Amino acid sequence: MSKRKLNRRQKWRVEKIQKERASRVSRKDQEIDEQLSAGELGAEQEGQIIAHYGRQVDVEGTAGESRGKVHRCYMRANIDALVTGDKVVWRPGPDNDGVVVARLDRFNALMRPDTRGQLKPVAANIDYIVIVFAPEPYAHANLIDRYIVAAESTGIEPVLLLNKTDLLNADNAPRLLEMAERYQQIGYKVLTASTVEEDGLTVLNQLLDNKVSVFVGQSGVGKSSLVNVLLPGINLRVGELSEQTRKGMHTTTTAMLFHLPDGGDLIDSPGIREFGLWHINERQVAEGFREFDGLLGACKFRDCRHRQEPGCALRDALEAGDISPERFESYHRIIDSLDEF
Ligand SMILES: Nc1nc2c(ncn2[C@@H]2O[C@H](COP(=O)(O)OP(=O)(O)OP(=O)(O)O)[C@@H](O)[C@H]2O)c(=O)[nH]1
Ligand SMILES: [Mg+2]
Ligand SMILES: [Zn+2]
Repeated sequence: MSKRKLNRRQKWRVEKIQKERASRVSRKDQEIDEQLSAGELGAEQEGQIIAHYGRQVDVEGTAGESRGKVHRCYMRANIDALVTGDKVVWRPGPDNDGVVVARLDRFNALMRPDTRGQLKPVAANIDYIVIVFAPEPYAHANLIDRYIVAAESTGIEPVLLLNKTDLLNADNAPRLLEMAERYQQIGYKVLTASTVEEDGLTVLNQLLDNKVSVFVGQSGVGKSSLVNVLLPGINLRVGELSEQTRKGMHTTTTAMLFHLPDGGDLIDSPGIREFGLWHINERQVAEGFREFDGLLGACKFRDCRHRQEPGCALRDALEAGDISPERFESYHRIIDSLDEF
């Protein structure tokens, strides 16, 4: 009996919290409307989201008097998910605050499902998705492949960056260098760096120059550390790996955009545990594997799933050594995981 009661009580609490949240949102919208009608807000202008905190965003003016100045802005509930990198129309408020009134078109966005399976943008208007990996935390090739598939499906160029090269040793180097080479062979740019030894930074800077890049990857691979060495003075929070698991502790909690001194932007993003690709279909996954190009559609059976079917062009390429076993296995792991939801 007590169990049922508890459940009802819990349900009531959840509903109460949701109601309170909804009324807070509509109260905020009302306040915004009042400010608008009272003429308390300045003229509409363009800006860019440089950070995102729940119902508030930091907007940097991109033109006129507000250019380069940051305002903490509210957004109306009816504007769909704004994300770091978005260009917006906003109106400045009386004390360094403001209101976002519209989102301008994105030319692309990196999307991923959140823990509840809802599709959320990570960052928008990007040139490079820089997938950072390192000797520790342990680098999972399948996670890298998931990022690559997500990047390819949005037409954003993925670049791989092996960080913490100072930690390479006889045990981990063979595997990691082989991984790096594998991606290079398929045609991806692969860079190396060490923030401790300040190694590889010149080449990295050349890549980032005048481009908008987002650093992604597991927690603890050194994304924020990279921003700190590339942009002295930013001083982002950096977190040690857990003593027991040698995994990152999820130090960065929100994507933030920074300007490079000679042009271009850098977006630091929170590390992730896993990358679900439920929003992507089987065909798109296959298209996200660059080395399958020209082979898709060449199998004997039109609905070939590239497993045991005779006349499979992908399996032939695998046997000929044109597709690596690791990538082929990774492809099937992603396909199998699509059915899990
Ligand atoms: N040895 C070594 N350690 C590094 C290097 N770069 C970063 N680290 C360390 O790795 C740990 C994690 O660095 P962060 O920059 O916080 O990693 P992150 O990717 O931003 O992690 P999240 O914000 O949790 O996603 C810190 O203890 C850093 O000092 C490197 O090049 N070599
Ligand atoms: Mg970080
Ligand atoms: Zn096939």
